[in-house]
Formats: sequence, structure tokens, C-alpha cells
Amino acid sequence: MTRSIATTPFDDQKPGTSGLRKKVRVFQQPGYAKNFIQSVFDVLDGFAGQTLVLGGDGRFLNREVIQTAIRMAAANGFGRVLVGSGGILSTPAASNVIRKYGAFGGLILSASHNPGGPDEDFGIKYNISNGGPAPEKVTDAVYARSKVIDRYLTVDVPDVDLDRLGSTQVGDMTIEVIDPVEDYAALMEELFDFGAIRSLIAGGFRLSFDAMHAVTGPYAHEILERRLGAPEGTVVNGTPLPDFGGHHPDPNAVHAAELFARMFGADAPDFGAASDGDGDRNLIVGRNIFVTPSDSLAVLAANMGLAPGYAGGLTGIARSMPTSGAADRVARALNVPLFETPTGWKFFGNLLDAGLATICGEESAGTGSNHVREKDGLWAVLLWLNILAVRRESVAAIMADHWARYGRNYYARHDYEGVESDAADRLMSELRGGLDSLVGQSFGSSIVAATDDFEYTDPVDGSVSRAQGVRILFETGSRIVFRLSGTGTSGATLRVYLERFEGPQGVLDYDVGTALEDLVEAADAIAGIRHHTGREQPTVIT
Ligand code: VG1
Ligand code: CO
Repeated sequence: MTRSIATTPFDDQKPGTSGLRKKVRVFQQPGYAKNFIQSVFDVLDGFAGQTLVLGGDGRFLNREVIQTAIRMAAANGFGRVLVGSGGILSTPAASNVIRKYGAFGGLILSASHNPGGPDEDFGIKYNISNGGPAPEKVTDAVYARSKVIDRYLTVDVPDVDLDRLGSTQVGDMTIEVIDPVEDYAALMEELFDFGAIRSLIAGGFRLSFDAMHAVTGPYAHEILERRLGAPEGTVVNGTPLPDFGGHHPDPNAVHAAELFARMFGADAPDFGAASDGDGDRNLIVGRNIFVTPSDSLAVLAANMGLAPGYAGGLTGIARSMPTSGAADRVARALNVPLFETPTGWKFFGNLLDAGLATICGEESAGTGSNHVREKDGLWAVLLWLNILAVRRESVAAIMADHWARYGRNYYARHDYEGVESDAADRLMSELRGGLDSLVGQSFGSSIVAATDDFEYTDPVDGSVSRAQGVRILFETGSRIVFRLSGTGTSGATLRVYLERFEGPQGVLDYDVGTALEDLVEAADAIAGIRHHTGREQPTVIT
């Protein structure tokens, strides 16, 4: 029944920061998704008879590619596929299912925070048996394979009914359609004190969660409204739509403007949050206060012992390099190691597996722990709620207390989206070329103390990742980082990360924009942003 179909390679199937992401139209080319999935299977070893997990964020093309992947998994010899009903599994839920059922790995269909729909983006990511994104040695092998692939394997069977829970056979392989929420919700109940959060909410604490018409809707309805007793209407935009209602499912001030307006408006709730397309990001907003993801990581690390799942404390904290140093100060106070990794969750997997880190985070609204091997949006929301339920203080009070104790890392990321790729490459290569001569130069009142192009050696397996972002470190402790995005699908996105530290005795209530003004000017002077991109302003500031 297995058929081998001849195919010709595509030359652009290089996975980026988080899987292969392309326009839907690119994925719709005959053989495009099949070639990539077969390239993944071709570089893996030992999965005969094993379990593969399948799910996605519900975006346009999700169901079709799920059916394709089921046929190909059967043809390639997997013994069982676990698929979320409706083809749905959030990224952290998929990670949990892989771990819980001892799967060999999983395919997650998502382009995460990128928009969806026929003219927008689609993506495929492979996760390994620890539940985490495949490391670079696997993604490099997949790319190499995709350049020479000449056939893919499939079986001729009708579509599986993804909307009915239960088991069916496809050839020798079993398909189990599972509830996408149940296992995940059960894990959250193990980690957090649902009773304490329930009584916080019952006492009149009000929250608002924006699921952005993306995958977290069903999870948030079940956990926040049904299990924790928040009133109906707490979750807004809670029905996943193939085009996310035409919006970017990216939780930030620009794309979650509705939530910001609510949290900064009259009669604002006590706590607001949002997640992204595939449910792995979190945005935290208190009444009249936005918590930067870097600060959120630091506050969660400092307080996570208040949640039952982490009562034993932390072994270490890990953050991506562009993430602010706020968490470093917490690590120092707790006397645990701090790991600084390149951008992307795949670099945290080894640290978590080795028990070196308990909590990890990125400035891009991603936080997670050793409970799975992905960042986890609702997990971060629940940890915040657990902390609030114990401390019984406002988000603003918790932040003020944190800054008074550790100091404040003023922080912003400026994104220049849709820049012409050649111009972006020129900017980066000129910047890299001039790095040495910058040391000692002054920009405004700041003198450059050191520069480098970030390089990471994995402490567990010794693998080295180079050219992960240019760092300009000032004598004042301020920092500017430049790198190009690895998740975009058209042109290039330049990311400029700006950070300035004020110690506990410094000014802790500057407006962020004002605090970073000098650094913004320095960034342009150093990298020629206006000159190369032709842009006067960033597209998005987060
Ligand atoms: C971005 C973020 C990075 C994150 C990645 C995937 O990558 O900066 O921190 O891990 O997206 O997140 P880049 O290469 O565009 O900067 V998700 O939620 O889109 O899977
Ligand atoms: Co995501």
C-alpha cells in the first residue's frame, strides 16, 4: 500500500529560529510540504513502530497538512500517531503530549506569531523526544536532505475524521484523535495552586485574557473560566480562526491594542494577558502597567517558589542573549547559575534536560520551565496568578518592590520589518566589519566598553553556534544588540534591542522611551539604520 512518489528538491527549505516558515502560497506548491516532512523523516533514525505527535495552531492549511503528515507517517513506518482533535495542539501542549506518552517526536504546524490565511504564513516544526524543538544539528541535516530529496513515501487512504475522538487504523499504524486540552490542563493543576487562584478570583479579582483568535482560546476557556471560576467573557477572541480574524496573533502593544486599551482604561481589570498563534508566548499587563517580558522572567524567577510545583526552588535561570539582564540579578541573589543562550527555544532544551535550569525566558514574550520543553503562554499567566493569589498585591506594587530590590533594566526592542534583504545584510556586515574600532568611541555620554558577535557553546554537548547577534556594551552598563530575525517570510526584519540599567538607588520611574532616547540615537549612529533601511522609525516597538 505504501507508494514512493518521485519529487524534485526545493532550495529554500532551511528551518529558521523556529521551524520552516513560508507564505501559504509557497507551501501550496505541489510537493513542498511533503518534501519537507519526508526530509525530516529521512534524517531520523529508529522510529519504526514508535509514536508521532501531530497538531497545529489551526491556521489556514492546518487540516490539509495534518492529513498529509498522517499518510506519510504511516508510509514511513510510525506505529502510532496522536493528533489533537480538529488538528489542534498548542505548542506547549504538543510538547507535553510528546513527553507524557513517550513519543519519538512531533510535528507542530504553526507559524506562531506570524499572520495566517491564504496570503499569509504557514510553518512546520519538528520536536524531538524530550518535547523540545529539534536542535541545530537536526535542522541542519533536514535542510541538507531537502536539497537532494528525490522521493517521498505515502499511502492511499481516505482522510481521517479529526473531529471524532478515538482510534482508527491507517495501514499498520494507529491514529488516536485526542482531546488537545485535557492533558495540558491536568499538568497545570499539578504545578499551581488552583484553589488559591480560585479564591482570589472569587474574592473579586478581575482578569482579562485575549486569545487573539488563536490556539489558546480552548485552553483558556477550560482553565480560566471552567476550572478557576473566572466569569464567562474573561477570555476574549477565544475561538481559533484560520486567519486569526485578520490580525497578527502577536501579543504586543501594537497587535493586542484592544487589551492594552482595556488595561489602561477606566475601570480596568486587575490583570490582563494574551498569547500568540501557537500558545507559547505570553503578554502580561497589570492595571495601568505593562510588564516587559524580560522583567516578567525576573519576577517569576524571584517568586516561583510560591507555586507548589516549584516549592523546592530553582537550579538555574536561562535567558536568550537579547533578553535584558534583569533575571541575572535574581540569579545572583538566589545564588544559582544564569545561562545566556542564542535566540530561540531550541537552545534551552539541553539545559532543562540536564537539570541546569528550571526557568527560561526570552524578551519576545516567551517564558517557560522544566515542565515541558517549549515556552508556554498560559503557564506564565497561571504562575503570575498563583503569585498574585499568595502575595495579594497589585501587579504595579509587585513591580515597584522588584525594582526597589534589584534595580530596573529599562528595555525596548525596535523592529524594522520588511526591509530589503540586501540592505539588511549590508547593514549587518558593515556593523560586523567595524566592531573593533568602536571600542573607546563615545556616543552621547556613553563610551563603548566592548563589542562582539555573540557565540554560544552549549555546556552540555559542546556544540557551538556563531554569529548570533552583535553586541555593543557601554561603560555605563547599557547595551545595544543587533540581529536579523529568523522567523520572517518576506524581506528581512532588523531587530535592535536597547537596554539601560538603573540600580535600586537610581531613577525607577522614567518613561521607557525617554530613558532609552540616547541609546536609540547611538544605535543609528553605530549601524546607520536610517541610511541602510531608508526608515525614519521602527515598524514595531515592543
Ligand atoms: C522570534 C523571537 C524569538 C522566538 C522566536 C519564535 O525569533 O525573537 O525570541 O524564540 O521568534 O517564537 P526571530 O528570529 O524572529 O527574532 V514563536 O512564538 O514565533 O515560535
Ligand atoms: Co509562538
